[in-house]
Amino acid sequence: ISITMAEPTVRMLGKRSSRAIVYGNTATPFGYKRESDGHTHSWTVFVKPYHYEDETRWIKKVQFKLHESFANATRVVEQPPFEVTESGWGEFEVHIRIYFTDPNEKSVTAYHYLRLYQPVVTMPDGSNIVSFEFYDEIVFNEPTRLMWGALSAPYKKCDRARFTHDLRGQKEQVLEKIEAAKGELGREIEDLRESLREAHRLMLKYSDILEDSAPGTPRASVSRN
Ligand code: V91
Repeated sequence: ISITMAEPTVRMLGKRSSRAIVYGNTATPFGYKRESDGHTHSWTVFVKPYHYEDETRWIKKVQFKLHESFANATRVVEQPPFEVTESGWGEFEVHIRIYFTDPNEKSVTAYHYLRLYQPVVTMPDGSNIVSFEFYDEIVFNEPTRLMWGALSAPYKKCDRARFTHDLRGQKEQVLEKIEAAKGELGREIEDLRESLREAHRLMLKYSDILEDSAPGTPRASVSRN
């Protein structure tokens, strides 16, 4: 009888590492409605690293959960490319669950609403396809020693032409929106401050009126700064 002691999971305390990913779908219309099943589009849902890298160092497998009306709705892809190509007639939410090479790291799930009609993008070869993709980052807080090793492998810079969307441009747009929202909030806060000051002036006014009409009557104190 051989007894194997389970090795305790060693975590890298105080360490953090992250990986950039892109997930989404592409779709192309058949151009007609297929008689046999009513399908109108073929599509591919995917997750891939944003940078050029061997993602198998840290991604073990990806589970794509399609609408339950699909045959074998749960599809597991064990090797890159982590994608599922199917056909259908409508849009629905796909659950993309990423499992890591160290099973002690909890899997993460991205929810992607599969799009068949919009947005249409023009590919370098001039063809038009529907493509809907998102940039995201997976953050590993205090990863296991195994995971830390896998994540410390270098990766090359991204060739943005790999993606149909200008993800960097999107980032700029999001930052601009955040700045605009900050300004707007600042103005709203200033408005509220002014309302408070006005309410305070009223309080002082009525406090004085009360003092004049009923001198010496105890009242809640009103600060006069
Ligand atoms: C939608 C299932 C091909 C409804 C309104 C879809 C599944 C779920 C969908 C699909 C919603 C599979 C089938 C019979 C034949 C807006 N397929 N949900 N083939 N979006 O495309 O479309 S679409 S079931």
